[in-house]
Amino acid sequence: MPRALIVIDMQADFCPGGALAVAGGDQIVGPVNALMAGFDAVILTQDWHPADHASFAANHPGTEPFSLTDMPYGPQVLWPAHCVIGTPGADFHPGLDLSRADLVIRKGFRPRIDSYSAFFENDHATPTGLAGYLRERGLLDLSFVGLAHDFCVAWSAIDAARLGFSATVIEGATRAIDLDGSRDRARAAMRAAGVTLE
Ligand code: VGL
Ligand code: ZN
Repeated sequence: MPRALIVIDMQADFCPGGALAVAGGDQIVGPVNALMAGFDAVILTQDWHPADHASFAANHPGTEPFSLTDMPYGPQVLWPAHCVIGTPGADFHPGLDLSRADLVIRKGFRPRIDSYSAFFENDHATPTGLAGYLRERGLLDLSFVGLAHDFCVAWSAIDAARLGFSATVIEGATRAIDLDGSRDRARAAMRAAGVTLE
């Protein structure tokens, strides 16, 4: 079965020095590049937010980054402004090998709704189109790497499993934000959804 490597959000803002830096995020660039050769296709996701995005604490006066708010689609963490469209922070890490990327899929560009998963907006209903792309190419065996383990990687892998793809997370090529135990919760949720952690 053809296999795709889905590289989640390997962007400057999620690496040390970035606006929403994940500890050790830059350490996985080499391992991610090395994995690419073993797959039939490589897909990159790119977090891509307008400056007025509803997931930014700065757009909710009186709130602090990393606090929780309620959105029409459920609870939402408020983040520092990050991956703003067209800014250097939204660029891929300069060390990431882009030569193997067949597709770059952007997510989070709708101002009123966040998008952690590569497959659906955070309402779990609005598709990004990625599932159709993968199915049309027969890419049904998916491995996930990148940032952040406990948010965009986990939500993507869980959605993939629910959609009927074979889904594996290569944990050594991920790093977690780990907000109030979110890493352990993400691991349990992935296992419950049938995602293989390796
Ligand atoms: C992510 C928080 C906000 C991620 C993206 O890539 O895990 N986390 N936007
Ligand atoms: Zn984001």
